Amino acid sequence: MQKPRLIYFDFAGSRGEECRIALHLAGVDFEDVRVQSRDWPAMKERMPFAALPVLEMPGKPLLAHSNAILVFIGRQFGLHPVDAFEAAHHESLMCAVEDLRHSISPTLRIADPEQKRQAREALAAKELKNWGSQMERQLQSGPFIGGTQLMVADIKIYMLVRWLVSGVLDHIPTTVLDHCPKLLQLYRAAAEHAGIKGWLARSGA
Ligand SMILES: N[C@@H](CCC(=O)N[C@@H](CS)C(=O)NCC(=O)O)C(=O)O
Repeated sequence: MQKPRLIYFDFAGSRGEECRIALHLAGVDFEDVRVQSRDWPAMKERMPFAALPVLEMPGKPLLAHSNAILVFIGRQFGLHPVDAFEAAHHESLMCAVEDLRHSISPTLRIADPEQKRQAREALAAKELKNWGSQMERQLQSGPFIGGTQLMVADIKIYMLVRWLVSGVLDHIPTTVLDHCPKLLQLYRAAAEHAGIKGWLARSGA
């Protein structure tokens, strides 16, 4: 039987990597399709919304948008709350991750170094700080959103916080979320999660 296929670019980050991690934690035997940049233009318009990740389930149409993919996996495999309100709360945090990604993305395309520095410093001083504080107020004692069990929304938050504090984004200090102890606790607990470590070891990321 054909396996589920997760289609994303060939790097271990962002929206595609969080879907790969979710599939791995769910124990799904999936085909990890890695698209090379040179092949993307020819594929783009065949994707539902001209973007990746996309999940292909046997016998189903292509499923786009990372949050929809994550919630689908989460519901199927016990990685998303059963209670409707709790699930919606997790989904609101997932939307907040997407909102912040949309704020950061334009700065990835700034070529001029000085303009990039200014944009990133402004982002770090205002938007990132505010986002961290807002997220912090949504979290309880943790370490994860709903307590001790890691869910797909935790994976998504982990991926974004990892990016923000890793130092790979020029002019975003690794201390940018130091005012958010609960958020950092979630990130560190996810980094130590056996399933996530297992995926990183398996994928060589
Ligand atoms: N809302 C979408 C956004 C998808 C998106 O912007 N994907 C980026 C990579 S993370 C992409 O496909 N970029 C290539 C392009 O737009 O041509 C999601 O959550 O999956």
